[in-house]
Amino acid sequence: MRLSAYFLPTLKENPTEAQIVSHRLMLRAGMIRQTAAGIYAWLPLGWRVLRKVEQIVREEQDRAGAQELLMPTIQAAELWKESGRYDDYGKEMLRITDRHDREMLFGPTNEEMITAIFRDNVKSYRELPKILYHIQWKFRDEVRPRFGVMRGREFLMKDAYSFDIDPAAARRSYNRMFIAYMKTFARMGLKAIPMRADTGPIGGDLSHEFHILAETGESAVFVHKDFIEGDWQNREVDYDGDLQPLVDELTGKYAVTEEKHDPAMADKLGADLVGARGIEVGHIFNFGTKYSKAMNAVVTGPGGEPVAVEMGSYGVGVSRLVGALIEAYHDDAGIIWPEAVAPFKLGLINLKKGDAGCDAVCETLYRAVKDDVLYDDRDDRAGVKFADMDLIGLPWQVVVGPKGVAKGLVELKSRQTGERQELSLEALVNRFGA
Ligand code: 5CA
Repeated sequence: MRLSAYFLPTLKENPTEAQIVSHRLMLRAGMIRQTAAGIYAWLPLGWRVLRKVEQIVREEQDRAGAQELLMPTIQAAELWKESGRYDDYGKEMLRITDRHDREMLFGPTNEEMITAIFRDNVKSYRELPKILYHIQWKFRDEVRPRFGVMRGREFLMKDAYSFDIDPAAARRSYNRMFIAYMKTFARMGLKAIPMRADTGPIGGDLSHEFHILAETGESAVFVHKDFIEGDWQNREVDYDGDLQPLVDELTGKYAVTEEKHDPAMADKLGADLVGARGIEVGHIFNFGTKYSKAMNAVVTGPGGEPVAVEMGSYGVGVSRLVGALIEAYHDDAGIIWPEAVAPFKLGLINLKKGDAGCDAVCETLYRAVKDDVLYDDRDDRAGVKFADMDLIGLPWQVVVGPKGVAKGLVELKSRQTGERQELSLEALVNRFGA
């Protein structure tokens, strides 16, 4: 992409409405614009990151055996009356009336809809297990939307739903999602800590939240210090094997959200207990037959008897993750994208547009790298170009100036470490070429 043609409205000043660094930087880097309280348009640069994050989530869901579908954003109120949640959900639910005076709503989550789809189409235990998911916009009329995409009213969520014949099988589905979450966040360069959590309006008693520790996090959390010091790499996992030992290992130490905190643990763990703040990027639930009983999602069991299916649901805050990533990866100059989610891998700065040598080198590199390069071909001062490039945080910057070109060299800078090295054009093409 050529910056001269790209829609990238960066801001020099800090927007006053933004209280936390990720919100500030997303506005300044031209990634999002607010269109109404807690509702954002994703501009081209932000949209690229959102899609990268979404794709990692999707790949890890698929790998864990979940199947993607797409349910609508607008739902009929009847479904929610069946489960009893139409009244329970209260003011957070955006209620809509259509032209025939039918009660509709903008979905805050999809347990009811997926349960109805399942019950109408699956009749036998032989078709189980099933894990179905979609990545779709949700609406929750939050009392206090804030911090940009972190707590929006409209936000993108991945929500998966599992259906099993008995509690042991449901636990296996839960474990699959648990591990898929660890892998998903690790691939993005994030250290997510699984914590025992409350279930709120979703229900059930087995539940974990996945938190990224950050001072700006909205949740108070209590974790064993080993979690903070330890490291989870993106390990190879056999999803058909027994995942329980690995889940046990990852939940073996104390880590809870405030609601689940036992004050007695402070004495027990002493200095090993750390009170911190976390950003909840995922939340998984096993709620047994809460919805299947209420909505009659019943299959015939091995002996021909009717069995209400065991269910769980599994959410990832896809749009929130973009904010969480910036909270984890930034400095005073701007964002520092991990490569896996960067909008472009390479930023190309032409220091002397119009200079035949610089233009030629830039064009060669631009064509070689193709979709993964943002080429600053604007007629601007070098200082402006450097500042914008640091602000938008592409992992690699290539600086092409007349002095280097005369020696057949260009400069490569790592956004993360600030390290610079001089390389030949050929070496760069080999390294970054598509
Ligand atoms: N049905 C279940 C699981 S699919 C559910 O809705 N869970 S949830 O309420 O915990 O939401 C799942 C994830 O969505 C959360 O972990 C969080 O990362 C994200 N999320 C929730 N509310 C918001 C919001 N207002 N803005 C941005 N992300 C949100």
